[in-house]
Amino acid sequence: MKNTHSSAANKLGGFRFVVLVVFAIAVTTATADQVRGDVYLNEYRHAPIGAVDRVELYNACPDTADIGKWVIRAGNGDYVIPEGTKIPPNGYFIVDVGNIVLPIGDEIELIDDLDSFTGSALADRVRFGVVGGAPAQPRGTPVSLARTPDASAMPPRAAEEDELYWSLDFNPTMGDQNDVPPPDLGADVLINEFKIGGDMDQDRVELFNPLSFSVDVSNWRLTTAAGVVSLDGSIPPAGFSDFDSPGTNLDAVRRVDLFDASGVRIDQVSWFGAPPNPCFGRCPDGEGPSNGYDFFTCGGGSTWFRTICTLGGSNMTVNGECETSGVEDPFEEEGDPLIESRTWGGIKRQFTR
Ligand SMILES: [Ca+2]
Ligand SMILES: [Ca+2]
Ligand SMILES: [Ca+2]
Repeated sequence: MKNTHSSAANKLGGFRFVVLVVFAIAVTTATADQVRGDVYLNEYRHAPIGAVDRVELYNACPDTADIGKWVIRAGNGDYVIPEGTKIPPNGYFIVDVGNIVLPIGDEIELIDDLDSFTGSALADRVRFGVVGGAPAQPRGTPVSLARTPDASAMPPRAAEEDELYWSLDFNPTMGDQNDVPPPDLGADVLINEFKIGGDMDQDRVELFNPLSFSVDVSNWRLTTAAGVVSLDGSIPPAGFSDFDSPGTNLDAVRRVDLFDASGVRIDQVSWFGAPPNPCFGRCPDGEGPSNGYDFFTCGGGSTWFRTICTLGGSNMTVNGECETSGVEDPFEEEGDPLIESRTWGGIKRQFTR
């Protein structure tokens, strides 16, 4: 963040004075942490027309924030905010950053230009899709990735818990306060299994209802980086239902998120980093994390497996065993060329040919 002293320095013109003023600003910025961190990433959307990534920032400062020369960085490159760009106190600001965000997962960073002097340039960041806990924004839809609660309500500090502070908004608020409800991960109904249709077949997703009463899933949604599917019908008590999942492109996106009818995100699963298989499932049914973003963080090899497909029914045999027979353990063969890189660099390479 800059202040108005820099223009005063230019008028006086003395080189030594400029150096001193710049140094003074850097020191001031480094010590005033509450000032440095008060501009936030608040919402993100990829606009298909022109393939423009749009990022909403929020200035939580009581003063105007000069964000000229700040950088928004993602896997496909940097966008430098033009000099003279300012956000009014408690204001929202949309930046068109070009096509720099990778679709199935990425880290978007907001970098303060002056803080780069201090080595603590990162003002804010979000990790989504197969890179972090926040969900991937479905491209080609009018849906945004939004901070919840809005940065004006309670600026979150826990950078590692993206899954708790970000969700998808099916009616975006670009330029205004976010209104998307916070996630409630692991609440009752879960994504229990899915089948990757690929080119030949329909994607399918199985939900499990662990409750003792039927759950109406009308207007619930499944989302991926490729699309949104609205659900209909109900799931019987302690039962399973499977749903067609057209347009979600599971083969490419490697992650699914589940939303209830009020837009609360209640589960997420990913198989990024696992060898290919038609079906993946929880075992025992409904067990394992609801905050993972790749095969490992979803309980891969522990409660989350490549499975024999059992869509619409339990993932376990009548003996209570997991239906993984015939699917080799992905961790048995070290150096299996089918095992993909699960690193951020690996994802970047997939999209920067
Ligand atoms: Ca909304
Ligand atoms: Ca907003
Ligand atoms: Ca099943």
